[in-house]
Amino acid sequence: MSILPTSLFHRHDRNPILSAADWPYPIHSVFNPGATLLPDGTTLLLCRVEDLRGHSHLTAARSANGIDNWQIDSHPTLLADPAHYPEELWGVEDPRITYIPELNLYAVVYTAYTRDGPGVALALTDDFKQFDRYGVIMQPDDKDAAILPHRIDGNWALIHRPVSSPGAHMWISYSHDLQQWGSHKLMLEARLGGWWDANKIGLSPPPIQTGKGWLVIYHGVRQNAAGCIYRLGLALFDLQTPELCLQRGDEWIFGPEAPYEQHGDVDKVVFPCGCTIAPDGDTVRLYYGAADTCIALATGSISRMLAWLEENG
Ligand code: BMA
Repeated sequence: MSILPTSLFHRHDRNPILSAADWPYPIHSVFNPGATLLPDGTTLLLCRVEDLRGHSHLTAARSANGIDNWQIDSHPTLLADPAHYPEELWGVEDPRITYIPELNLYAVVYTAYTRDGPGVALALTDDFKQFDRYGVIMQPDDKDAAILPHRIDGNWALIHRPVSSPGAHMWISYSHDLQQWGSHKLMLEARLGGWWDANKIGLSPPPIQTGKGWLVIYHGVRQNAAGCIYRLGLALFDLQTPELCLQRGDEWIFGPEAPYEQHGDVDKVVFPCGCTIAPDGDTVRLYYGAADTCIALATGSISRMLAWLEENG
C-alpha cells in the first residue's frame, strides 16, 4: 500500500509544546530548537530565543518525556559574545546538535548573525553549561549547518548552506581539526521554477544515520505573491560518500497547516533544527519552530520514511 507523504509525521495534540509564556524571564518568542537525548534519557532542547531587542540567544530546556514539564534554564545558556566574537554582533540562532562519540562531546553548530549576514559558528560542550567556542567556521552568507557524528576517511564533515546567486544549495566540507574546512562539494541543489523547493533549500535537523544511508530532512522555500512557504522534504545520501544523493523525494512531506504554523511573526513556516530517536531505533521526534513564534513536536518513523523514499525517490 502506498504511503501518503503528508502522513509521515503526526503533530502532537498538545502543540505548541513551548512558547514565550513558558519562559522564566521576559522574551518575545522561542523557536527553531536543536535537540538531543542525554545519557539518562532526558530530552534537551537548545531553543532559539528572541529577546525584546529582536536579537536571539540560545537557552536549554530539559524534559524527562520530551513533551511537557520542561525545566528551562533561568538565564540564557549561550549568549552572543560580541566582545570576544564580533561576528556574533546581532545574536546567535538556529542551533543543530550532534553528539560526537570520539570526543565524548556535543557539537553545537549555530548561526552567528554578523554585520555581513549569517555565518556558521561552532561550539563544543559536554554539559550545555560551559562551551568551548570555535567562532565562525564558515563565512557569511552561510547557515543551516550541522556536523556528522563521526569522521569519514579521517575527516570531519560539515553540511552547510552558502548563499550564492541565483540559488542557495546544500554543500558539504571536510576538516582534520574542526577549524579549517576544505574539499567543498555540492550535496543537494535547490530545484527551479514551480517546485516547492525551488531556489532555496537547507538542512533541517542533522542527518539521521540508517543502514541505507544518511536520511536527510531538508527545508525548501517556495516564494509566491504572498511571501514564502517553508516546507520539508526527504533525501538519502551514501554513508561513505555523503555528497552522493541516492534518493530524493519529489513531494514535500510536511508543511504549515496548523494555525500556529500558519500565523505568527513569520507566517507559514515549519523549521526543525533537531530531532531525537527513541530507544526503539525507529521513532523520530521532530522539534520545530512554528511561524518563528513557538515550538511544536511531530512524530514519524525512520522505516516509513525510507519506505516512502524507496517508492518515490
Ligand atoms: C530562515 C532562517 C530561520 C527562520 C526562517 C523563516 O532563513 O532565518 O531562522 O525560521 O528563515 O523566517
